[in-house]
Order: sequence, then structure tokens, then C-alpha cells
Amino acid sequence: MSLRKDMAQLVHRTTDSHIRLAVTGLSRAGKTAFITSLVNQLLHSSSHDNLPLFSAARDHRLIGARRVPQTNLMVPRFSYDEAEASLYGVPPAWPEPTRDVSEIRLAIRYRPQKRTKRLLSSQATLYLDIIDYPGEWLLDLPLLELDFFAWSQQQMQALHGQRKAFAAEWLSALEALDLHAPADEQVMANIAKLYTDYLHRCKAEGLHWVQPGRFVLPGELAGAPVLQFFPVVSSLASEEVPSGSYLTLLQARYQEYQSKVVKRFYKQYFSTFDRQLVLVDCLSPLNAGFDSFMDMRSALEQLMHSFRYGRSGLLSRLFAPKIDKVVFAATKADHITPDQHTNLVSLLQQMVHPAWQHAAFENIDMSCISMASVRATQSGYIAVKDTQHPAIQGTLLTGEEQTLYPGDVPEKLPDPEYFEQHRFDFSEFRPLRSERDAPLAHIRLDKALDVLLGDKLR
Ligand SMILES: Nc1nc2c(ncn2[C@@H]2O[C@H](COP(=O)(O)OP(=O)(O)OP(=O)(O)O)[C@@H](O)[C@H]2O)c(=O)[nH]1
Ligand SMILES: [Mg+2]
Repeated sequence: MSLRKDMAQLVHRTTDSHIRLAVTGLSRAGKTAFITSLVNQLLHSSSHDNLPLFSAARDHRLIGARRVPQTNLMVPRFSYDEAEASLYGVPPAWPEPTRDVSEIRLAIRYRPQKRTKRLLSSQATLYLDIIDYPGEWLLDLPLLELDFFAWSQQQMQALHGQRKAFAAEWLSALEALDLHAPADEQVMANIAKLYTDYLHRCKAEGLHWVQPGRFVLPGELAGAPVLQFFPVVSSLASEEVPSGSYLTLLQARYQEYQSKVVKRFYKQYFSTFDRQLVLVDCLSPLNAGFDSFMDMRSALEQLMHSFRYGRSGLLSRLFAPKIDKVVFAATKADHITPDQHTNLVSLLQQMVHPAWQHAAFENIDMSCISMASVRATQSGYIAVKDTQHPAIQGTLLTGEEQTLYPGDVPEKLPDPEYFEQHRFDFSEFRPLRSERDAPLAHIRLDKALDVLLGDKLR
């Protein structure tokens, strides 16, 4: 091989870079729609002017992107083709819900602006891994610091109001169980199922703080005994547990869950992430009511613990954390009129900032934005008498066309009165129709790209 070719290869290698971008959010937050649209936008970027707020595209430094095989063969592939097919379908439809971690890789070609990179070559490649995983898994972090009895106690204390009502069946089965009797695996499985049903019920009613997170989103662990335990009422300290009893087995499974499920996720996946996007659907809880909204807020606070490394923090003891940027994005902004977008961002900031400032987040940059990954509505005005009112228009899932003003988004955290006085009208729309060769319509997804990746493409 000629020296010149060698040099060219060396240069090529030094200008290539790699970044792992993780995308999370509670279920239905819009992760699959976001990743599909992000990939779709980048794949169209060489032929369309679809990303004006993305600095690399605006400055005409973005050459284009293509899909490349992922390097991590142990993680399922993100189903891009399937999701894209639904969104471009006739009629267009939303992608199927997903339940597990998955990954997709892109190679982004660009013209570097930085002198150091430019000297090496006129073009560079950024390899971008995008990882989709359920935000519920991050709610499990506190489990690592609680033993089975402390965790049980915490779960029992949380049982008030609606939660207590949802838990009735599981609680009565628990009451009938002699925890000191020799364990019967089938009985354990049955009660664990009632506990899991309770967690599912909480989620279905808009209560997002559920532990253990894998019980509702088991991924590949569905049906495994490590997901068959439940909290108990017991005054025994861990040393006094009779051997072979239900208590022993419950405790052993809890410990197995801590090390084989929670710790493993943080070590195998989380420790490899460079950047994190957290998608938040603020609009559904606004629609559902005060309890649901507060619950979403506390779930977000819990989720933030995973970015609080500190020097003595739990995560720094497990691995060397790498995430240097966390972006919170309020999704589905096309559900409200554009004049409400600033309120949506400030509402999200109110949920995130206080908790963020309170904690010691070392060297992590944080920002809040609002966007719609895949637009489902057009915005415009409707005339009522002589005045023009902002409105959105779209096709409902039922196929019916609708024009409406969905309501005001509160700028500050709403109090219970807000929910009495305001009705937020959150209707589900179909995605807008897109031409086969055109990118999907979005709102500020380019802004999200710029905040997340802009500095890597300089
Ligand atoms: N209008 C609008 N709706 C959206 C948008 N993104 C997501 N949605 C809605 O939210 C639902 C959930 O979106 P997904 O992308 O599947 O959310 P997810 O976080 O991947 O959900 P799971 O896989 O169930 O955890 C969709 O079926 C749509 O109804 C958006 O940009 N605009
Ligand atoms: Mg999904």
C-alpha cells in the first residue's frame, strides 16, 4: 500500500468520531416516534432543507447520513423500517409500542469547521448510535440503596388514595400469606402477578412512579422468576428470616433483581451513553388531572437521580459515568397552538429546574425544549364573530377531521384549582400524510438535534 494511501487512512481515522445518544421517557412519551423521525430527517438531509435550526445543516456543512450496521450485536435492532412504513402508510399510523432496549446506527458526513479537524481532511464522519430504552428502568435506581425490608416499607407507605384502592386484591392475598411458612413457588408467582397487575393499573390510570420498573416493562425478562417478588409487611430484620420461607425467597429474588437486573442495566448500557434525551409528555397529565400531573413530576425527579453522579455517588462507585449533556424535551407540541409553546417549555422547566439545581450534578449541561417529532396537526386561525382565534386541525384516529382550540398550557406548575377551571382537550390525531420521498413533518426536531449534537459536528 502506498504511503499516500496509508496517510489518507490515518487521516480518515483521526477525523472520525463516535457518540452514543440515549433516548428515554416514560411509556408513550414518544421515543419511537422521535428516533424514527430523527433517522428519517437525517437520511433526507442531503436532498431537503428540512433542518434549518440544526447549525450544521443551516451552514451547509451537513453532507448527508446513511444507516450502518450497529456494532453492539447483543442489543436488538431499532425497528426503523416498520415504524417508517406505518408513518408513511395510507392512512398514516403511529408505530407500535415498544417494550425493550433497542439501537440503530447512522454515519453522518459533514464538513468540519474546526481548524484542527479541517487540516486533517475536508470531510469527517460522526458515527451516531441511538439507543431507545424505557424511562421506567431509571426509576429502579433507588432500589440499589435499599434492602428488601426498607424497600417494602417504602412501597407500603406509598399506598394511599387511589393506589390503595388499586392494590386491594394484592393486599388481601398478601394478608392471607404466612411469610414464615415454607415457600411454594406457584403461590409466589400468583401473588407477584397480583402485585404486577396493581403496578399496571397505576400506569393505566396515569400514575407513573412504579417499582420495580421491569415488572411493567419486562423486555426479555417476561415470566422470569427474578420478576416474581413483592413488598411485604414485616418487622423482622434480615438476619432473623427463617430459612426456606417465603421471606427468604422474596429477599433472595429482590437481591437478584438488584444485581442482575438493575446493576446490570447501569453497567452494560447506561455507562456507555454520552448524551441523554429525556422525552416528557406534559400534555396527557394536564388532560388527566392534578394527581397524574404531580405523579409525573415526581417520576421525573426520581429519573434525574440517574444523572447525579457526584464523586461519592452510587453510580460513580459502579462505573465512570460519561454523560455530559441531558436534554429534556416536551413532546407532542403539535397538540397545542403555537402561541402556547413558550408556556410548554416554561412548564417543563418548572418541573425540572428546581430538582436539578437542588442536586449536585457535576459537569452536566442541561436544557429544556419543546417539539413534535412527527406532526399530526396544522396550526391556523378560526374566526369567531370578528376575531381570529388560534386553532389546530387534524384527523382524529377515528378518521374524522377536527379543528379545535385545545386549551391554555399553564406557564407555572398548576394547582388543583387549575384543573377545576380549565379543561384541556387532548384528542389523539393521526400523523400528517407525507409524500414517500419527502421527510416527515416535524416541529423543532432540528433544534433538538442542534442542542444534542451541534458541538460534535463543528
Ligand atoms: N401529535 C403527536 N403525537 C405523538 C408524537 N409523538 C408521539 N405521539 C403520540 O404518542 C404515542 C406514543 O408514541 P411512541 O413514539 O410510540 O412512544 P414511546 O415512548 O416509544 O412509547 P412506548 O414504546 O410504549 O414506551 C403515539 O402513538 C402517538 O399517538 C408527536 O410528535 N405528535
Ligand atoms: Mg417505543
